[in-house]
Amino acid sequence: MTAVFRDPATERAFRRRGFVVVDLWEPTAGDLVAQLFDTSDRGERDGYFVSTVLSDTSARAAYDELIRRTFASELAGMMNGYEAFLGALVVKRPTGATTVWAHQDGTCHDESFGPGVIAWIPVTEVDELSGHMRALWGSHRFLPGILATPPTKTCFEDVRDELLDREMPEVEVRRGQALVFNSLVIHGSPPNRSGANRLAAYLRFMPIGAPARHYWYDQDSEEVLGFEVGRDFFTTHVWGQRPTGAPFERLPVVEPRQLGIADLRRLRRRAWVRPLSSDRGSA
Ligand SMILES: O=C(O)CCC(=O)C(=O)O
Repeated sequence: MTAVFRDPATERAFRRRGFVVVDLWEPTAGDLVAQLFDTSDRGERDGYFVSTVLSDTSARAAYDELIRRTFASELAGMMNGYEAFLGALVVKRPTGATTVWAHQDGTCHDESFGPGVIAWIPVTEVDELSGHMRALWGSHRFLPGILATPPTKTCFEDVRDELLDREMPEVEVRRGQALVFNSLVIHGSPPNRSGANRLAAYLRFMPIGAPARHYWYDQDSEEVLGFEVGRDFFTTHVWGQRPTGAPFERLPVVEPRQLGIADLRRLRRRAWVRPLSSDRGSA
């Protein structure tokens, strides 16, 4: 598989850990995104949400356009043949349910062309109180697969609280920096206790030329249906709804055997991922 990053050291870190932290902009680079939120927020959702779920399609489109315009070219410039296809705002209000449980992000393309790449970019300051991102570094190497939307039951469901609290170290990302991660890395974050909104930009990339796909979980038939979609699907689709047209693929959903923390540690050791405590750094 060709390298995702042009710089060999960044590529090595990305392959091994599944993430890098890159320093690309002034800390104020995301201020227009925060302003857009302040002026357009209608309080439609409480707690944690991503702008892709908003019913106001013009607000979704405005976040997509502004976030791509602000951050995409510097990030794409670091990569080999990747393009941004979705910009969204991640909101954690100071109220409501704001824990983001350990999860992997949905599959959006044929990954034989290369992994899904996500940039998570703090727009407001992120700290202990507002909730640093946490991740199970290296998990892209031992928990591969197609990730459906809405998600099917994972093999780490029974330990997801313990996983987030005890096994997933914080990664500190400042304004002006981006956490760039493989979409298969298990990530999440603790609740926002800061008393203020915690905002981050979310920008997804796929290899130029890779067929875009959406895997929809049909809970009635217990199947995951794969659809070939256009690049603009992700900015317009009502998440959770069945896409139009016929699926190109039907995958039966099999109840996964639940893994414990010891199993996950064993898998990590087998994948030759170093102990997490020794590895918190940036690219
Ligand atoms: O902002 C966060 O803490 C988590 C965001 C996230 O996990 C996601 O958008 O997939």
